[in-house]
Amino acid sequence: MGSRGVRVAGFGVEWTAGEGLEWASDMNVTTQPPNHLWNPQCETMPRSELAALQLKRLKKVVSTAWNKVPYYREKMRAAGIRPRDIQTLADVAHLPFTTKDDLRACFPYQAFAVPMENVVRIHASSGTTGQATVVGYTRRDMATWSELMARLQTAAGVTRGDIVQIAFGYGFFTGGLGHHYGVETVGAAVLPVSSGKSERQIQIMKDYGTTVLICTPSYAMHLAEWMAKTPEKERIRLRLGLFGGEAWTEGMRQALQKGLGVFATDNYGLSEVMGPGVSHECVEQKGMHIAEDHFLPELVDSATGQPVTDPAAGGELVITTLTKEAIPVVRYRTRDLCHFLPGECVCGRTGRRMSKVSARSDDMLIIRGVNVYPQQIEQALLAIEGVAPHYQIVVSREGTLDELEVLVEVTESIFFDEMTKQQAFKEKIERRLATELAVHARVRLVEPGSTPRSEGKAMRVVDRRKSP
Ligand code: DLL
Repeated sequence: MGSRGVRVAGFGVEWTAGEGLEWASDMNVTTQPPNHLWNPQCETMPRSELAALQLKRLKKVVSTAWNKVPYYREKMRAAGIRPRDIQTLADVAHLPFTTKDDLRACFPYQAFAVPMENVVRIHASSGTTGQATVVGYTRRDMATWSELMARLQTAAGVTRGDIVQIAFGYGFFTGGLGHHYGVETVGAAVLPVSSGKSERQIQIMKDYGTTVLICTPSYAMHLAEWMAKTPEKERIRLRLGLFGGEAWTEGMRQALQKGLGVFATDNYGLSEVMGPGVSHECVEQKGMHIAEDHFLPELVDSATGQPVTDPAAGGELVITTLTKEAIPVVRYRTRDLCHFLPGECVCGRTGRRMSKVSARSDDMLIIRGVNVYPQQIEQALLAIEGVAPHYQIVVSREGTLDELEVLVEVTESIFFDEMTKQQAFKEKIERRLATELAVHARVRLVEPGSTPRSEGKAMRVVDRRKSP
């Protein structure tokens, strides 16, 4: 270990800047950082205490929604339920759901439960189609959000000595500013770079001594490509990658850890209920702890809306906010499919763990009657050596038949291999996909760098059946 660097008091530990940096400069080292908690009292609260707190908060949020937001009162009335009917946590299942369309219909401020003079921040999610959903925050909501982001980042290994490069877009998207406030709360130094200008991102890493990168996993993968090409790699001191905002597989984690030389963790959230900070991995990398003192999670069958009987089997995540003041959200249908992990985590956090999001229910492709999720394709591809972590899925209709084609980038050596070897490799991928998906997918091997790169959330699927 080097002797340079000043001693900085981190949370609960003494951290020597020089030490962390030397360790990070060794690319491909993805050592697990130590486990730290930002708010041990809340994060390790015994489950019985947590349940009592949740019930108290649930009752309050339901009465606020009823009293302050006409939209909720009407919906509850129509469902024949009143705030006083909420006597146990299980009673949440009697409340009506809220969907993205419901929130869209409240554009811009009808879902707000506080007067505008109490709102200090507004974000919006554009979605791919239609009206934006607008979300507001009071000063207290901002304090809660910053606290939850500090928990998330501390759980991922960030300490006060870190230099954190945020390569999420800033603006209405919650990723950039959400993480920004978290870094400041932790007391690390934030580089508010925003997304894009990839070559410059790498230069900044070198010049400013970035130790932590925060962005989407697909943009991180793109940055890994730039990093591979850059001279003076030894100047890069990255050690942690906090990735979220879109679904990614374990295979992608391996590729990112290797490509960037970081220890990579996942974090999840959605603007409708706050932004990032809803759940996050700890250094165990085994599921994302939900901040259950602020969000009440449920799993429902995405087709029927009925609560699932076995949370380990999975379903669609539904969230009720427990402390949001500006916009309380009751039973929000996230459309995100996941399951809850059984048992306790060795990190000591008691917040229930959700698995990685396996898919969004509305991302499901129906190919000749078979349900296919893009994540299944990513999982199958990244298990094959020689396949680069860049691909695109194209769905079309030929006559009356759906056609699924996967454009797969391969390493240079495979791309320039003789035709027979290439053909054998292509068939190997097709066989693997057929086993995984139960439907035939045609594979086209494409040159490295030829599928679209993303600076935010990746658009992996082109569905030509939808065009007129
Ligand atoms: O993506 C909030 C966020 C920003 C989370 C940065 C984490 C990091 P929205 O733009 O409203 O908010 O999109 C929310 O993105 O319903 C999921 O489908 C997806 N999503 C977000 N994080 C993850 C993740 C932000 N870690 C929608 N894994 C959600 C899988 C994710 N999907």
